[in-house]
This record gives sequence, C-alpha cells and structure tokens, in this order.
Amino acid sequence: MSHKAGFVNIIGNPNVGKSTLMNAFVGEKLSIITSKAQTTRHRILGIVNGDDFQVLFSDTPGIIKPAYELQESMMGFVKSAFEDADVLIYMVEIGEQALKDEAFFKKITSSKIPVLLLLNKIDRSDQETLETQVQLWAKKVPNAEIIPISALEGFQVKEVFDRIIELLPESPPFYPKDQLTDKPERFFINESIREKILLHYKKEIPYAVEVDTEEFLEEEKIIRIRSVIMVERETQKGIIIGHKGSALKRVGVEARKDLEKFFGKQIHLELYVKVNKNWRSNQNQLKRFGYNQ
Ligand SMILES: Nc1nc2c(ncn2[C@@H]2O[C@H](COP(=O)(O)OP(=O)(O)OP(=O)(O)O)[C@@H](O)[C@H]2O)c(=O)[nH]1
Ligand SMILES: [Mg+2]
Repeated sequence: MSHKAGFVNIIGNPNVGKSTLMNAFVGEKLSIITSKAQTTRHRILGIVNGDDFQVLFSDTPGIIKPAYELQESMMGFVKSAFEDADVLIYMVEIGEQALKDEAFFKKITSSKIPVLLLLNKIDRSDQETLETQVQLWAKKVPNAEIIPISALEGFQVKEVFDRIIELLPESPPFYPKDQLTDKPERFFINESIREKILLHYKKEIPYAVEVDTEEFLEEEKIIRIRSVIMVERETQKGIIIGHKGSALKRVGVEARKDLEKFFGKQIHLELYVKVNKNWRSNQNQLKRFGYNQ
C-alpha cells in the first residue's frame, strides 16, 4: 500500500481563523483561539494520522509588520512555514482585501507548490458578497484553488482535507503514528494561561505577557503545576493580580478547568506574577521562551 505524508502550512493575516481550522482538522484544542489579533505566537504542529497518510499541519502567527523583537521572531516562524510546505494554505476572511506584507504576498503568488486559498467565515456572508470575493481573490492569486469555508462551523472542512490528501506526495511518515504535535506539555499549559489573559485583559496587557511553567509534577491522581506570568512593568503586575487577587484567581480557575480536560486528570495550578523588564525586546529572554527562530 502506498503512503502519503507532508507539510501543510497555514498562513494569513491575524485573526482570520487559522488556529480554528487547524484545531478542526486535528480534533483537539492544540492552538488557543481568541477574538484578538496575534493570539498565536509560535509555529505549532498538529498531526493528523491515517493508515495510509500523515498530514503535518502547521499553525502560524498572523502576518504583521514587526515592531519589536518578539514580532520579528513570530514572522520568522511564518518564513519557515514557506520553506518546508508541500501544500500552502493561504487563509483570508470574508471582506478582507490584502495581506499585511507585500513580500509574503509575492511568495504566495509565485509559489511553485499547490496553494489552497481558503475564504473563511462565510457563515457571516451572503451569496452575492461571496461571489464578489471569490472573483477578487481569483484575480489576485491566480495560482490558487479557492475554497469558501467556515472553520468555526466545520463547513467544507472535510472537502479541504480530502483535497489535501490528493495533493500530498508519496512519502513514509515523519513522526510516530500516535503523535499529535511537536510541542511539550508545558507549552500547552503556558498557552492555556495566556489564552485566559487574552480573554480578560485589555489593550496592551496581553501583548506584554509571557507565561513560563517552572514546575510540572505528575503524580498518580494529580498534576501539580507552577507557572509564572511575566509582565514588562510593575503597573501591569498590579493589573494582572487585580483587587485582592481576584483577577489572577479567575485566570487560574479557568486555565485549570481547560487543563483538566486536556490532560484528563486533576490539576493543581499555582500562578504568580513577575516583572521581567522589556522581555519582548530582549534576544536572550526570547530565546529562553522558545522564540529562537
Ligand atoms: N464567524 C466565524 N468566526 C470564525 C470562523 N473561524 C474563526 N472564527 C473566529 O475568528 C476569531 C479568530 O480565530 P483564530 O482561529 O484565533 O484566528 P487566527 O488566524 O489563528 O488568529 P491569530 O493567531 O491572532 O493570527 C475567533 O474569535 C474565532 O472564533 C468562522 O468560520 N466563522
Ligand atoms: Mg492563531
């Protein structure tokens, strides 16, 4: 029996639904999803295995013009996703007109590998808008196959998956068939906590936050976790903690619930907040947090 395998890398503007789509393919909440732009900061592998195929999806950060080192590194992850793709998924959302970076856009339009342009969030659209949008993108990216989808509602997701399988090269698997991702457990803990921060704090706060899990102790019935929430300034620390610790407590309670689902075990989660001045612009700190592209 022949076997197919390859890298299918998902790129596009912030907030268009890239992580929603990858989670839908994998059937697990590997990537965090929020309504805020720049939710995803890393390249996250999501593996879908079958008897005769292995699809290696990569979720990537939304494309932006980087303003500080962290964002430079995020765009490094996007760049790497162009380099090893067997199939490129370029995701746009209904109403969108252009990619936020001309150089990346040229890479897509001159791509030698198959490009699937997924027009997402069509649940929010009407037939007329949809048809106009399809025509617009057919002109802009003539080398792409355009498929309208709704990642959130699962509309056309299976059709896209079947098309991907057709396009994949023959190859043995790259990872063991029971593996779901390339990221360690601590990564998903950090991300769950960061998701709650994106959900509950405003303006600059979520962008100034990084989470680091310092302790992960798995016992028979319980996993004991201690994580630090890093901010850039004292004032941000106060905001994260909130009146009598109430805001931080909410983050802890909600993250713990998600983690209990993810690990299928009782979780004890201890959170504390620390100031780490300008970590977003510090090469060494970024490296420590896994942004070493
Ligand atoms: N209506 C609708 N909303 C969607 C759809 N897909 C995603 N969303 C919403 O769009 C928002 C962004 O989704 P994400 O999956 O986090 O988007 P992303 O492209 O990964 O965003 P970044 O990581 O910030 O680049 C969330 O509020 C999703 O629920 C869809 O098909 N329809
Ligand atoms: Mg994302």
